[in-house]
Amino acid sequence: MGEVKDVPLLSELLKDSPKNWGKWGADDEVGSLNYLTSLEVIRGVGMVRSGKVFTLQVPMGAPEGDPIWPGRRTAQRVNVMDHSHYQCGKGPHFPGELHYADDMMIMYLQGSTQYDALGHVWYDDQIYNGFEAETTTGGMTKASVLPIAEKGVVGRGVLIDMARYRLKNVLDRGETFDHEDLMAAAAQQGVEIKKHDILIIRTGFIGSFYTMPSDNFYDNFVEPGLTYSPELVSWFKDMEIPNLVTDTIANEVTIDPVSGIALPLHSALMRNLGVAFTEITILDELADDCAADGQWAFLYVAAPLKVVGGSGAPVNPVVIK
Ligand code: UVW
Repeated sequence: MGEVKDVPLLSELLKDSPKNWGKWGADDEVGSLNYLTSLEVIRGVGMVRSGKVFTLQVPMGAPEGDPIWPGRRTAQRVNVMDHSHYQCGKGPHFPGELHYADDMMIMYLQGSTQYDALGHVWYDDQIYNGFEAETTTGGMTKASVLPIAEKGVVGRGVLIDMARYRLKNVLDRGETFDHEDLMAAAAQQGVEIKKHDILIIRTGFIGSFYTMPSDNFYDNFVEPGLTYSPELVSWFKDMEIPNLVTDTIANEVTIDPVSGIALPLHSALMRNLGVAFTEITILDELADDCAADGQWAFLYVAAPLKVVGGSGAPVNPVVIK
């Protein structure tokens, strides 16, 4: 994404934007996930009614490719050992002749459904909680994904189906919405977005990847999503939202149509408020079920992989209704 003239710097756009730095101590690395206390876990568990389970990860390493931020490469799974090795006499011999299959994966840590580390993005040489950007060099030593993975994410999740609210299967490229739209959609769904809820937003965008040739998906790549405003940022702060989960690759509209800045919410929410970002989920089946049974709030459970120094890590979030 090239430099565009007359676009302000993030430091100008966000000069008065609120921060949660220091709120949970100078060493904190999990930010707004601190809102998810044991009481919030119990509140989440209290949402379970039928025992229906939904998994929100997209398939990883599909031969036809996975949805991914342009410029990254899709995950590659490589067979290292399988039946063919034994057929040609190259399989290892174990006492008792146990045979096995092995494989390995080469992937971007943001190359599937994932949690971003809070230090994944920055401006002005500081990441979340004021840690120096230098701490990202050669592997993150501060605000990596590891503390999020060690904590785990459990609470009351609420799904807002923006696509359904706008009577679409998929929001249009570049289509935006804000917190007022989220609340209007919630009211129509008959659910309330409550303080400390894990906020899950469906646009239909990731689902659309599986309905078209990938060249078409990436052509003129502009995602739909939340768009920056000071009021939206204040709403996230006041609602003490711990975690934003969407079925887009970047959790926000690609280019803010007002300022022209790319991905300003990554900085305003993740870097400054410590809101955890979960991206590239698939929400279509869950949304259809919620529309059918009218239950839009549920228990949400997730823990990314414990990648030491990772800027993010794959995850398969689980929703239980
Ligand atoms: C970028 O890093 C550009 O975005 P994401 O957080 O979606 O991986």
